[in-house]
Amino acid sequence: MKKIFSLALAAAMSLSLVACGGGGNTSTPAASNPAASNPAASNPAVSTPSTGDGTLKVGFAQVGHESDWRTASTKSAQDVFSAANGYELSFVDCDNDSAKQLEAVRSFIQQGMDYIIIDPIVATGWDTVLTECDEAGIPVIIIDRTVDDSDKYVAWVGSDFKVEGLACGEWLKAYAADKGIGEINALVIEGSVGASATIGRTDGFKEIAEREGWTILDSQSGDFTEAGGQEVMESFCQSYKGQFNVVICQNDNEAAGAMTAMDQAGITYGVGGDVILVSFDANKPYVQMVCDGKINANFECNPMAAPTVSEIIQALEKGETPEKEVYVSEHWFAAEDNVTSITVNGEAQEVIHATQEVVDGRPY
Ligand code: GYE
Repeated sequence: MKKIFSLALAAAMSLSLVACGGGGNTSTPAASNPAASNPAASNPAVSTPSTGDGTLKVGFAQVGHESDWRTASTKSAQDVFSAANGYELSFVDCDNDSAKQLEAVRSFIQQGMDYIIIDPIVATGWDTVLTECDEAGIPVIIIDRTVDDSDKYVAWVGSDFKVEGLACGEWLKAYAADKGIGEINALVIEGSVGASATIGRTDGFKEIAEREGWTILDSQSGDFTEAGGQEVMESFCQSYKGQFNVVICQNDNEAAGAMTAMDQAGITYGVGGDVILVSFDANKPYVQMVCDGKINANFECNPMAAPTVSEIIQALEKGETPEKEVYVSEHWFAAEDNVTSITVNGEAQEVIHATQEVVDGRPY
């Protein structure tokens, strides 16, 4: 069962005609601007535990600290699972190390946590430890990335990464058609190997690329970091100079690294550049870069799972059964307004023209 949480209500912003530096023409504003507001993000105060007499002990095994997205996710959890909200949070930064993450979960079991939250670094290798949590009677809530080899968790809250990849492909198709670009020669900087976010974004984009007959010249992991993105792009610039017209970065930090590498190689990107640059995550500074025309399009991944996780915990405290899968809302942003809508999996989806007012309204 899917439940889409629509957090988007900023109708007042919808008629913005304010454009940024390089962001194309401004003649047709997006019909609405759902991205400008995220109540869950701006109001981390959540209801306090309604049953029981004590604080709820929550252990959170976080992926690491590799990206701006991750920083926003960690902050959201720390804001929501605060003492003021009736929680005692044990936070472990697993530094992108799967062994460390399994160890963290086992130590949460030993400490007798009331709830365990996991953002799984990789999608597989989970059934044994989740069985241990189950046997200890500790409900597990998965956030963000998925666990693909076990269903021994109470709920998952996150994004549909394949839809993000498909949206990227559909936008590129429409954009290229509008600009009269007949041939796509793409380079992909993937996220961390084995992460469901990487797998979904890669599969989604590849599906459209294959359907459209595009060439993916190369696809390498930049590990979701700026340094990784720069390193991969430096090698791409050497190997494929003059051969590519699209660079897809699977997160914003990789896009920052790729921009540095392209600057150094004398390759221009963004609106009016040699290369169409696309990113995922859409953290606020990078939506600003879309607005400024440096990134052509950015596909949001919403890092604010924690308020929903708290609602799930409160439901469990009341003896209710929460939804097993909860999808957070996401939006697509573009520097120009030539593509205002795309169809993904048969569903029409808005592409938001990233005006300055859109950027200013972003919660993270
Ligand atoms: O895109 C990236 C982060 O799992 C969706 O992890 C997340 C990804 C996000 O490092 O920036």
